[in-house]
Amino acid sequence: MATDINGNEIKYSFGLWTVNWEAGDPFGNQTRAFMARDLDSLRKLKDIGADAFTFHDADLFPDDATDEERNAAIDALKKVINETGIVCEMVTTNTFSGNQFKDGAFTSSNRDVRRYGLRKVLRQVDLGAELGATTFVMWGGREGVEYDNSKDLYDAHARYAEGIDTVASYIKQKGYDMRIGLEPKPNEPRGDIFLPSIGHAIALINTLDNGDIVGLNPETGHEQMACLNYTHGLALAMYCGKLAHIDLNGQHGPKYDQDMVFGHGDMLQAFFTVDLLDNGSPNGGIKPYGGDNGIKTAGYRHFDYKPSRTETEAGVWDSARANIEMYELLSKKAKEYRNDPKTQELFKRAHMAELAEPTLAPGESVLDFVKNVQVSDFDTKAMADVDFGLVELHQQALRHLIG
Ligand code: GCO
Ligand code: MN
Ligand code: MN
Repeated sequence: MATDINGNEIKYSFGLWTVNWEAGDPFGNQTRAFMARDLDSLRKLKDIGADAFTFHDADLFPDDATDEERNAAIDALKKVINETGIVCEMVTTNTFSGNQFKDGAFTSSNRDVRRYGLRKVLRQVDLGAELGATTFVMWGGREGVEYDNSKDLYDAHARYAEGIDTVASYIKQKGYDMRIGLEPKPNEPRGDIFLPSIGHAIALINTLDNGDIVGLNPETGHEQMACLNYTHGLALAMYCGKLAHIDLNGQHGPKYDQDMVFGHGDMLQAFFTVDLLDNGSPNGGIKPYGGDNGIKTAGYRHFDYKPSRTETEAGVWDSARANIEMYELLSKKAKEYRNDPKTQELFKRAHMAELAEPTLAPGESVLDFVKNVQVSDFDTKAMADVDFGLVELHQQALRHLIG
């Protein structure tokens, strides 16, 4: 059982759509069609060590389900929740599979599609609240274009912001204990998706009236598809008080969304991701994930991966277990790395603590600074000779990771 630096037990969560994925791709048929909408998967997730799960409306019932069919599916889900004690920590809406969403949901130029999309999302917000979910994720997979002249790009962003703000305002008006997590992705299925990165999403959130309950749900592979550093993105989101939830998985650089097991892609970056989530930043500015970093979060280590299409049902559970095992291995090694006195020495050599000190002195105004301190006062030769020992510090991390 892994714990974070404060001794809090680390809890795992999986999307129901991950293990139940039927494993069809654009080039081949579904190799595991028998797994669709199987609620027994929740019992198995609990058995392999998951504490919680997440789901889209369409993971439970089809979009065209009658009220009776929908209610029966919800009752069946509640039965498994009651029997197993598995927690529903997050819900989300499928606004990407139905053909009505071919040109977007919140950003469709067709107003009926937008109103349908909004209504579908709000119905899922209600269901999530009923089941006790404290996070509502919005991944706008179809919110984008293939061609830059397809939409009025100003209005597309305005309608996206309106849609998110409306959902946030509804959550507040209903008094739900729930935060929104926007999930950025650069492309796939659209040629270009709006809000392609963590930074883009934070910028839009800052324009909202109800942005205080809107944060991020960054996914490892999505940032890496855009050649971005996932760990840095998490740090920025935590710094801005905006990390609501996470989607962990594995990716080998800028390709299609590979959705591999966490740590089966860029393992080195996964190590530093776990180090940040479990141990926070070395000077304590960023608290371990689940602690107080601004927006409220339940802190689940949530996996959004796909068991490879090559796998039979046995392989589905091998891969689900592998996510938890990879996290636990990396967590253990990150803790050893942090606790090693040699690491602390190397942090000193790297001037780590000095970065926590404000650059201006207490009470020093920028005008005083300019008046009293001249560029010529500095010994640039001495500064150029400062030793940081960063290669040795990195080698120290690798000794713990693979030593
Ligand atoms: C993807 C996304 C999705 C979302 C999910 C939750 O690339 O397909 O990662 O899996 O996370 O729809 O909103
Ligand atoms: Mn994804
Ligand atoms: Mn995801």
